[in-house]
Amino acid sequence: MESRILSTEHARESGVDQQWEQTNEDWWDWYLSLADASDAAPTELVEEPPPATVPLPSLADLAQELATPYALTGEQRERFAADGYVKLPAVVSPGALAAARAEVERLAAAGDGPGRSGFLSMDLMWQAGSEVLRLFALSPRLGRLAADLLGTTDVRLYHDNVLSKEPGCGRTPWHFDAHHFPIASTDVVTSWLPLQAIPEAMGPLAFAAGRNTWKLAEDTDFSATDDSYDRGVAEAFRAAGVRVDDSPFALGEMSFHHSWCFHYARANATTQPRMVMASTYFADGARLVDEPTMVSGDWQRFMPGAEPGGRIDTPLNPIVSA
Ligand SMILES: O=C(O)CCC(=O)C(=O)O
Repeated sequence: MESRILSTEHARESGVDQQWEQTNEDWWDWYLSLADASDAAPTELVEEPPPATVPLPSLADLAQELATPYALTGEQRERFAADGYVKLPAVVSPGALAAARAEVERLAAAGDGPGRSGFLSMDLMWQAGSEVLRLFALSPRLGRLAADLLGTTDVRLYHDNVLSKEPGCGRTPWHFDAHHFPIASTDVVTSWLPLQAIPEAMGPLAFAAGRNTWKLAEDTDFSATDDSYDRGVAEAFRAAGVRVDDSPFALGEMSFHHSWCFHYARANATTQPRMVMASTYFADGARLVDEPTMVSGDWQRFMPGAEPGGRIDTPLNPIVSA
């Protein structure tokens, strides 16, 4: 599965063969700067009401909900295997989502706020002292879904990530996560759980359907300095007639995308932040790649002490599928 975008030689050519030295926010600012400039950030925002107020569950009820298995159908498994992603309805209740959102808002207010681009990224939330967010990050309901979709016995958490695209924040460029994650395995999946419904104008995560669709973008050179990669990938998909699923997310719906599934998101053109909890899982037994690069961002914080080429089993990467 060696791809030009992942090769060490190409990392050198495109100037990404260094470690990322700045913050995670800086990483997102840099990354969003690579988005197609012609798909400009909106100047007029669509009025969107805040999520409805609902009663919050007790911690015990939340723990129970997030530990209860989700009944994945054969069709949903097949869709993930064929398309590289799947959207699942009603995985998390409105009350549980509201509890997570309240915690995210509390912790965000105490932090530094989003970077220049309006993209707020907060990771390792289960280490931030919030029991609610710890229950989400370590949720067996979500971890089991990740393992079952990958068809593996157990998965470990790579990292959890709160992603808040503030009103007016621009486009997330086309990419696939295997490009970022320094994990030497094809059994890697990311869950993307919106903390409110995501209508079209808010920029739902959009997926290029097809397990092997990434091959169409293989010859598109990655650029660390301009939007040519985002535009080139979009053009390759258009030319090949790839189906792109940019459908809205209902409240409680979430997606899982394989690390080779290309995805992007339009700008958030609404008056509300687009809040999401994204967690990445990998099959137990996977190893750290030999040469992580700057595209891998802040990976040392997510796997402290993991050695290039070594099996990943740090205390921050627990098995979560039990
Ligand atoms: O939320 C976004 O706009 C991008 C998120 C993403 O690429 C991911 O979670 O893999």
